[in-house]
Amino acid sequence: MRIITNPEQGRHDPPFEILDGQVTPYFEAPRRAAIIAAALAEAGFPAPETPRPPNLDAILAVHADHYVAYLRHAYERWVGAGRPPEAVLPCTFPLRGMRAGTASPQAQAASYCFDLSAPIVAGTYAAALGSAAAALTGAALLLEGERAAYALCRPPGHHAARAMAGGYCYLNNAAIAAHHLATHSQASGSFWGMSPAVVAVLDIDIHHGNGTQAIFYERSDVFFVSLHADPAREYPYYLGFADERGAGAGEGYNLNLPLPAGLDDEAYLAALETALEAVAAYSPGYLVVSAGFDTFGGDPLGDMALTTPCYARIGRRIAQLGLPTLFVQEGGYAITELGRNVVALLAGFEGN
Ligand code: SP5
Ligand code: ZN
Repeated sequence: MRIITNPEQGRHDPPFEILDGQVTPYFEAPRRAAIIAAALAEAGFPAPETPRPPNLDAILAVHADHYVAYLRHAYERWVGAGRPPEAVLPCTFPLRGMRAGTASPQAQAASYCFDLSAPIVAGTYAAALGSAAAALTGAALLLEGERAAYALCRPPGHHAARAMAGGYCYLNNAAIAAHHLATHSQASGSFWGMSPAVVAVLDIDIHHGNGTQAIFYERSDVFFVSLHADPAREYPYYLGFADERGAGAGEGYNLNLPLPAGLDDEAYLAALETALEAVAAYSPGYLVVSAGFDTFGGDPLGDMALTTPCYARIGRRIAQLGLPTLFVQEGGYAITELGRNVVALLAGFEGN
């Protein structure tokens, strides 16, 4: 298992977010990465590697140029226009008949962000770039023949779409890695008339990976399957329902498994079985796991009841697919147990 960390991650440290109407200290904080790295070291995983330089072309294959340019310049434009230096955060949204796409820093912030949990600070762009570079380095290692890699990505990515931030996410690290694998792999073939996916993305964060789904929704080379809290009750509320099966060429290549609150280990593993049987049926050449740990019982943002040993069982079951696998860090906010849960998943995968 190769481990890649994002050395720029600490530069992204927003002061607060607004959650359910309350100003809250930012849950997705730099100490998350430090805690995970310390737990991996203590468990004897190999020393973390720094990512290769960010491949902008690979990022722009997934995200719109104008969106990446926005992320890059948003903070300086905001401060330059005399806005408060704490963070870029929109407060007025272009809904129903209003003119989206006007040019002020406030209007831009609202057009590119779907919630109040993705503030942009001075170091956000550098951190997001480093995070994507970590995932891309993991993808490159798999293409070079490595069995598995873990990209300790911060900020996370799965809520970010082609031109949209939200839910602590700016660049969709897992999608960037999956697209890179899909376009650089030699894998091909066909079965039962339906073409196999080149890459499967398995999303086990408690929140639906709306950004990843949107990016691959009309594609058959990347199969997206997600286990998550039913959006009828939980964030992101507007996507992640079971009837979203893909469209056009991608019809049948998207699978959502919305789950009830309070889910325990056994019920979760039963749902995972459904997801992994689907992955196997699409016979991909690579697996990207959007690895969130907010399904943990003690998570402040989640409402499921998984225990630490369950992550080892999830890892073991994923390993049974026998695929080159890239784990990409997503959510997980139970700060004292986060490191242990990551170690459990990766050690389970490695058969320990
Ligand atoms: C990457 C990631 O995990 N992003 C999550 C962003 C979630 N933001 C909104 C969460 C709303 C939580 N509602 C409170 C539930 C308390 N049990
Ligand atoms: Zn999450």
